[in-house]
Amino acid sequence: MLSRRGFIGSAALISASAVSGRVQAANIPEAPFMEKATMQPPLHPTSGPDYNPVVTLNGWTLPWRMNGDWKEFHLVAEPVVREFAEGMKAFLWGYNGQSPGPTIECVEGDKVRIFVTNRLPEATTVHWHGVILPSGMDGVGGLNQPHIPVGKTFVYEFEMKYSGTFMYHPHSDEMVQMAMGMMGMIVVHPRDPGFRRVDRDFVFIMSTYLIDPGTYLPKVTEMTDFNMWTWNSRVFPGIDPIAVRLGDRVRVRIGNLTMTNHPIHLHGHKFNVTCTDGGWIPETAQYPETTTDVPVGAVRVFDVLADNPGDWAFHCHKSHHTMNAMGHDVRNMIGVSKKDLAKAVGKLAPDAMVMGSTGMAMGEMEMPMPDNTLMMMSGSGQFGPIEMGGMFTVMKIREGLARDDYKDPGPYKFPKGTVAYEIEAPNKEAPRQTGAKEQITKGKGGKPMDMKGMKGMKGM
Ligand SMILES: [Cu+2]
Repeated sequence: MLSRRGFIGSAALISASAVSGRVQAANIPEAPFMEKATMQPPLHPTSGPDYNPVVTLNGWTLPWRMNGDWKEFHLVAEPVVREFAEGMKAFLWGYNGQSPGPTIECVEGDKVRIFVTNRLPEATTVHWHGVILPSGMDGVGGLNQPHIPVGKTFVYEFEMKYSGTFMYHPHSDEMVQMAMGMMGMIVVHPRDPGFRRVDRDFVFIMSTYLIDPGTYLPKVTEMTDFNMWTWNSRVFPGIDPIAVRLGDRVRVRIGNLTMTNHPIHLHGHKFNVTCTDGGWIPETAQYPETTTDVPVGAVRVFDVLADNPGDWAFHCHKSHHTMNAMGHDVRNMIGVSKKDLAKAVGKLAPDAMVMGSTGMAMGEMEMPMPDNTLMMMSGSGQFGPIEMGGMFTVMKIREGLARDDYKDPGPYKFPKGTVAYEIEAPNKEAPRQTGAKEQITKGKGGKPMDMKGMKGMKGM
């Protein structure tokens, strides 16, 4: 972690001067900056109530200082370069060197003072989504406060009355600033360290971008047809795996500031949604799920007992959201004879390549790509290509990880005899439906059904 004016510790105590009344310029805490898009270790509390700190996927927690009984943070809104995955960078706007901004972490009852410095080329504000606070601190430019002019610093002061999971983002030229990546998460721990305590606590925010292949800048007026579906402005295989010790109680906190909902699915387990940006859900109102839909402008938090060792896919269930940079205006070529089509296309465009006549899996196919462009499907596992992108990662549940060990534990060592396997089997029967064979061999139906292939189907 870097500071442009030197490093400050995570909770360095300074003298308790200037704790009442308005703060003076000399008392602005230095702003820490992050250069890397890799997961930083959790910041354990060094004063105040104990809590289990969160870990931000491909991110970090904003260091703070105590000033009397105020917890002071310094956010700097500025242009950043964010790597989405190896091979692609985006020109975004964010906070303190990255997009999304760092996670702001504190404790129920904390008095927080958040300095916001504007180094963008236009005015901004920060709205604290879900936090119950006085109206003048709510951050809607023009409504609750003047917009923060370029080069100026504003101060927000309020009490974190309730524990929970919240978000922050601008409320000033909002469409542009959110489309450029300005957002972050807020985690407020309960004052009682025993309240719904978990062993591992992860957090990330979802954002989307339209960045044409070969370019760096998002198109900020796009409403629906995005091509970069990100968790913390990262796409698979650039998203950190979630390393978990077998038997841990795990919490995952997910914010959504995209323009659509995301049904988030975890394999191998069932979980309960325990918290939203409105607060904790009573235990009597929880129910088991394996997928939870995270609506736009909302937070969903689930708790899961990691009792099933292995490598478990964890992803958005909209299949277009687990792709990178895909074109959506492509015809379905499944069943079309490649040879005939290549001949016809070749007359019109001699360099064209015919693809997709048996599906679109491309894991083992290399194609020339424009600069700064990712494969549509990517990543590989111990058995071959994973053929995913976008909002996808892996929860890796292993025995005996150390308490603060969040490193990628590598591929799962499957116990002998526990992996799906191939057997010798004759595969001579014709497809069982009229036209199905023709769909595969000729790309069109219409021939009468061949009854010879129907043997062995009595009783169905
Ligand atoms: Cu999605």
